[in-house]
Amino acid sequence: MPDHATASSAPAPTLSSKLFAAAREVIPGGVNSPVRAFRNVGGEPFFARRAKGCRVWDVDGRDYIDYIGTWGPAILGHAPTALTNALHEAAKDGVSFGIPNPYEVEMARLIVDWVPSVEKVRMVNSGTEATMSAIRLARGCTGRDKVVKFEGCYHGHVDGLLVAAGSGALTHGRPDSAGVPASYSQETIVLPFNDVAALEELFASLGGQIAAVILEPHPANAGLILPLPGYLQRLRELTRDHGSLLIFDEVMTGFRVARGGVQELTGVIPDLTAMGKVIGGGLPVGAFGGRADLMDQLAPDGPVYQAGTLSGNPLAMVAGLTQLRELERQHGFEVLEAKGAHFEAGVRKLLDELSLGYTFHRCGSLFCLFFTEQPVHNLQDAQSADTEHFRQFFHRALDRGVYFAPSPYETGFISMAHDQSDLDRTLEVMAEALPR
Ligand code: KE4
Repeated sequence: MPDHATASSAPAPTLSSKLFAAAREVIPGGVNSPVRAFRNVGGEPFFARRAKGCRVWDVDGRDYIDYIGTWGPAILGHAPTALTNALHEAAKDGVSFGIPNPYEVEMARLIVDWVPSVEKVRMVNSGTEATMSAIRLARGCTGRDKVVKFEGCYHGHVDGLLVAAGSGALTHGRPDSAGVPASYSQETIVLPFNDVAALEELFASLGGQIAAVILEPHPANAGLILPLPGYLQRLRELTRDHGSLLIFDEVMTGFRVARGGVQELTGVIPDLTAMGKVIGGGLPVGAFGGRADLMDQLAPDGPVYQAGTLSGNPLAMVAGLTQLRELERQHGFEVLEAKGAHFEAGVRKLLDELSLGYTFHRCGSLFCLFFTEQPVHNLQDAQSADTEHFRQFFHRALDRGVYFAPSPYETGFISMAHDQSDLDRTLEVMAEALPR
């Protein structure tokens, strides 16, 4: 076993543990986002010192092959030279203007060009802002209040959508957050994913009251769940038939599973799309876009208000533009598919050798190993996974220098910087870390 003692196994107090103790005195839970706290796997988080390529180094000098990639943005790998150089140059001309700048136009044109549903787009600063704004726009355009979401889908910490939410809400067993008034969440209808009958029953009874349906078209916050054949198509038909808007939350899948996200892969075109992560290159960026007739209802032209001090920030635009252009120049989507396929073949071979019938899902460079032998088509299936086996697997892998998401309800990310030796090393570690 390589010398990769980590925060989860090192006996002496490490610098990470000292930092975590200090952090807990002044930051709630010691973290600025709950999923980072290792609550679902036990132990304490390590603190990052730096990251480059597919690796992160903690403050105690240990390094890990990283499958989180700052939760998706680092699709080229960490600190790609082209991106850091472009940021360095752009910063000399100013960090923020609060005035329209040319980079915003370039970014908007690129998104309109890449994403099938997007005729106009508005930049924001997080995925949460993107989904929150898309919901408000849908309600403003339809004059209706009810919104449909799906169990396990996570759309950021928007009040009305923190109902049966995934990701950190699920990790911490609080899919319905305190602090959200019943009057907010009562306009939110929650259905199980992949259940056409439930969809048809709902629209038959309430179709005329539904402003929008929002979903992750490939839910990736309850592990990675894939739509059954025809499901997205049927959802598109029902929303269109009842005058409800279809919103794809592609914050995770956009610019990752394909140039145009899931909507390009499936040909199912939503009315609005929420985006984020990859388009910021690691800087705080979100976006929402869609049909021009809808987007034109936004202030200053229309009655739906939405705003942001740092929206379209020039450095964030430069980082995102550089990353996306590099991704295209390197034929990233084809390369990531090949990396993902290589990794998947290795995982399936490993599971066979260990006689583990675990369910493994992958779409391009997104993957998830569910510690359950049953098929996974919705949140309930995902929750049948053995969380204790996952916890042991997580720490054994971490101790051997591989960092997977510290929760069974997250998805793994392969980047352009994960080369075959990194993937093969990961498979070796998984062979030692999986339960016997
Ligand atoms: P942010 O507000 O965290 O930028 O984006 C919210 C969001 C919206 N939609 C989808 C599909 C998302 O996956 C997310 C955020 N993803 C999580 C990871 N599963 C962020 C990690 C965290 O909360 O720290």
